[in-house]
Amino acid sequence: MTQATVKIGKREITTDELFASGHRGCIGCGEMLAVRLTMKALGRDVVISNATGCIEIVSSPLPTTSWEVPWIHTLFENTAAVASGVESGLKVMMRKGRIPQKQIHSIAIAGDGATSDIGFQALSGALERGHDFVYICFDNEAYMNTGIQRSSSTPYGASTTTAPVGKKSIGQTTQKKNMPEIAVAHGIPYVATACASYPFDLMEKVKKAADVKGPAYVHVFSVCDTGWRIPTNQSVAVGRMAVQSGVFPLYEVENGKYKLNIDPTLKPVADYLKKQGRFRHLSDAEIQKIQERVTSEYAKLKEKVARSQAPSA
Ligand SMILES: Cc1ncc(C[n+]2csc(CCOP(=O)(O)OP(=O)(O)O)c2C)c(N)n1
Repeated sequence: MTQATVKIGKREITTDELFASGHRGCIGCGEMLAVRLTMKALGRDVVISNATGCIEIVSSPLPTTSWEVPWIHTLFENTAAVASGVESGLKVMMRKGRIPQKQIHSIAIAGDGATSDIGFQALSGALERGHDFVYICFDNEAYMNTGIQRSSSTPYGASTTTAPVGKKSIGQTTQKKNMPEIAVAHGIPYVATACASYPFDLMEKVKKAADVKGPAYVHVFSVCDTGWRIPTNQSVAVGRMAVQSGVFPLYEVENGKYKLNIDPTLKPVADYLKKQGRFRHLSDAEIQKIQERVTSEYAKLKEKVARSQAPSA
């Protein structure tokens, strides 16, 4: 089948839409844009294992589906286990000649709650076992589909329905769990962060993750207009601000070596926070605290990048 492409600058991108329109994602959802780009990067030779969460709910209201590729709905708990089984099963079926030999990627897709909370154990196991699969976490920083409940990926100071702001609370009181670093700690060949506000960077990383032999983990920052309390036309801009302020750096780790893909002169975190209703209540002192943490975390990341570039002793 010949594939139509469109040229954007120097890049060529497929016009194939494997995540079809007509789904029930919120207006302006950053996550749906990220999924659409992800599917463009992956192509048709995939089996998607998709955890419960926004993506699954909005894309599969019976009797319709937005998925133009084989797709399995999984539970929170077992997404990485199902993707492991798919990978192993395909391998066996090809060995036994039941299906033709060709590369078919096993892809797990899940939200931040499914990844960093409930499905964490299965994910860690699958990474440790070394399955040749890609795990993509679409991180909208809360359990959004069931009503904006906090997850371990919700950042400090955000107001959610289960970490609400009030007289005695500033909202979420814990720091965002660093899932990309946890993935790196498993010693897998490829880990990357991405955001739909940088579409080509995202697509290149997803493609690289699929081509890598062994487990790959991609953590996609997915702006949620509804949960973050921003206007519906702002998700791309807010994603950019997260990257430009250092709140969500875009980097990749190939065989333990860190590389920053965008290294901006950092903008104030306050600009990013003030765009969003979920941070509306924060005092200047709290914003300063968040700024200090972002600055120090970014410095740590840059140190790792510098160490990766230094000639090994
Ligand atoms: C074991 C279990 N607990 C709770 C639920 C209810 N539930 C369905 S989706 C969801 C939130 C998912 O959050 P996340 O993984 O971050 O994805 P998002 O909806 O934000 O995309 C919850 C709590 C469930 N399906 N299974």
